[in-house]
Amino acid sequence: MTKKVMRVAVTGGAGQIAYNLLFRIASGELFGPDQPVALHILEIPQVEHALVGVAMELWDCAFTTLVDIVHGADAKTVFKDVDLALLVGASPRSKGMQRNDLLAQNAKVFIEQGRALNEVGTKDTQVLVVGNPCNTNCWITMKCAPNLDPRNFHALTRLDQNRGAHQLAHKAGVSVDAIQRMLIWGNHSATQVPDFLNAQINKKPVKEVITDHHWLENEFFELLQQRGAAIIEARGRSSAASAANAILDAARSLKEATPTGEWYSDCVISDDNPYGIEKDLIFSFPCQSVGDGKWDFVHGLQMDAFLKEKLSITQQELIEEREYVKKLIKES
Ligand code: NAX
Repeated sequence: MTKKVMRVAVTGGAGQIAYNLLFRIASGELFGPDQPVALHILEIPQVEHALVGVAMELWDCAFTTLVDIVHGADAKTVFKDVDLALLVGASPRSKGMQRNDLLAQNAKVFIEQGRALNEVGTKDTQVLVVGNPCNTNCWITMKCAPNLDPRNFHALTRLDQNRGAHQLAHKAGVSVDAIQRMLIWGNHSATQVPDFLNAQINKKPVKEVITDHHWLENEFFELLQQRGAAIIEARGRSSAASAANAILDAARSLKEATPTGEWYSDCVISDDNPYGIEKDLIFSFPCQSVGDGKWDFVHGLQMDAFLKEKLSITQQELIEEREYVKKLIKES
């Protein structure tokens, strides 16, 4: 393999999503069989020792595409020269914790990691934030890494998109590949907005195929907004394999040009968006990739009163989160 090594950072390397993600990246699944990959894995010092075991297992797979593993608890060392940073690790929400407590706790993590990326990343480093609350954590990271292009920052709503595609297919009694243009707007939270107005089933508007509009406006919405909680309830732990799968989908969408007429959901900087969403938010939009990390908003989607109302709720939540963390960045 003569190609330049692709360096991918994964934080939270001893956690459950990383355990589902690292092996798939190392195997060549993301970048192809002729692309050498190096993994840069970050953890907190208390569990850093576990990374030794993760690295041993990665080597024991004898993946031909895996050429190097860097691991540790120092963000500046681990992030040095990475092409793609998957920021998965975050402090979990503990019992009784309010959303603002979680924001404050994780703000510290993402301020530090943003500053580290600013110092040792490259100007082309792509950053995908998964650790929750991922939109605002992504906003913090972006603000703390002004040397990187703001358009290189992304947060994950791809899992919500995939969940939505499955639910529509199930309801319509079709296979999931019949679902096109499934889209999530806004925040990856309980205010997220699954868009059934612009999605299609076998190229027809969803509302023509699923005539139970009450289900679309109520059960479908709630199913998606509460899916993460339902998985915790059923499994006793949050989504891991499906989250890792969505991270790979999101990274692949960035790398490869999106086929004409299709789009995917990605939380990106809202500046210059064509839908009137306030600027300077990390907001989930319909996006099309032109490849190699370059992307555009999809223009001209339909809006109705229902969608507009839901968008304003999720936008307001993101504005409040942003205002709350602004002062934390200033004080740090
Ligand atoms: P785990 O608790 O299994 O693992 C998280 C790991 O991150 C732990 O090993 C912890 O030590 C590490 N960590 C904490 N602070 C760190 C820091 N400063 N630097 C490096 N590592 C650090 O959680 P897991 O199930 O892997 O989930 C990780 C994050 O993904 C959580 O915040 C979770 O809420 C979020 N999710 C986001 C999703 C999305 O669609 N955006 C879906 C899945 C998931 O819920």
